[in-house]
Amino acid sequence: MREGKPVAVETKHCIQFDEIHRPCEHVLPEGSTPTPVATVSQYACKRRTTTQNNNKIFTDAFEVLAESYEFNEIEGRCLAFRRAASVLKSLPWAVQRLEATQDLPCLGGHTKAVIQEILQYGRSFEVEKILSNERYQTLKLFTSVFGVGVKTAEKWYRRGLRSFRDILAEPSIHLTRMQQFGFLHYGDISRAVSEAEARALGNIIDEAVRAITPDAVLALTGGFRRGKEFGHDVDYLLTTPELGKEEALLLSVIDRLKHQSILLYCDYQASTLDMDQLPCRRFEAMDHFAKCFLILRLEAGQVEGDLQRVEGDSRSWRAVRVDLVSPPIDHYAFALLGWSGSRQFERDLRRFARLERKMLLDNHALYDLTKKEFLEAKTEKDIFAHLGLEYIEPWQRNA
Ligand code: DCT
Ligand code: MG
Repeated sequence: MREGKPVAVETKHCIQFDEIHRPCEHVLPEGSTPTPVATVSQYACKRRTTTQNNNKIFTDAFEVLAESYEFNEIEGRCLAFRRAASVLKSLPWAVQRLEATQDLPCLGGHTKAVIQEILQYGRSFEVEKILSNERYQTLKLFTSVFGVGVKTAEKWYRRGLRSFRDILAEPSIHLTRMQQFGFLHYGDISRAVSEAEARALGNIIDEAVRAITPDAVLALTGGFRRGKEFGHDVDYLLTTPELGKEEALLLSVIDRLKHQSILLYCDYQASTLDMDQLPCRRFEAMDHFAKCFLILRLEAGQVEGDLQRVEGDSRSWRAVRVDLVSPPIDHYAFALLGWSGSRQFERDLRRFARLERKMLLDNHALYDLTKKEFLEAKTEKDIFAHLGLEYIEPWQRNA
């Protein structure tokens, strides 16, 4: 999905507060403290957002609306609702009156109308209408399958297909290998992965990596690095201190998992890194590092506590989605920052870099358009420093 233009008028007002840290200018009654609202930035990378969401009732509604716009390919509105949700997630307080949102950035007329409806009735009728819409329900169901994107889901919907049974019974549909395994393990991989399961997988991958290259670098990224308790997959970065050996390491790790009989599915993508084609302006474009999208078999005995399972499931294992990404060590900091997410945080880092600093940032590099040069970074802190941003810890990036 492409970036929407930052058009909301109220955001301009907030950049000022943001950039020069001007205190709230309203005349306040004696003894009262200035409202913290004026300091909320329009950029997620200038906010600290933990996993504690005080406005879930609103952000859940915004997510449905954003998704519905995404299904209808209305990118601007989709992004507007994602931005609004992200702003509300960052607030240390719950919105209880519409007036409290007055000075917040990224909230337009439509988002405010939804907030007002929820405040008044405890629910949004617009959201309820979407949730009961057949097209929305079907696209939501189809896109929940590993390997099925909005375009495929839409194609199947237009052909009159409404259920998994319809798809699997349709002889003219040729599923990709990824989709075949997506259906095969649907029950498992559509269920959340717990922190304990992520830790157990970390041990398995760590052991595999150490056995091959003892001084390899392995880092947990994605939602679990941000302190989430549950995720849809587990994301890792692995690399070697020696430049150029990282791709071989990844292949050896895959091989080892295969020999341990825990590799249920592997989609390996070789590196296509070419510095001449960087940096890339499109956020959603996949980066060029060697990577693999896996489904691994996790045994109950390896997990502290128990596996996440449905009642009546007597198996001693479950399937879990794992992503392994292998950047060369000189791109490690950018890859770590990019793969740590959240998606909204990353989107706004790039937008901030471009609009406020005339720099291009992606998962590979940071390019200064004024100086016409790439800026080196060994750590995430180096990247924040280049951008003139206060460092935001991973657990504060749940935008
Ligand atoms: N990412 C990326 N390029 C992609 C896909 C993802 O840079 N093509 C980044 C953005 C977030 C991060 O990698 C991890 O992606 P997900 O696993 O989809 O997100 P998550 O935050 O880990 O969420 P979940 O808990 O649902 O896995
Ligand atoms: Mg993830």
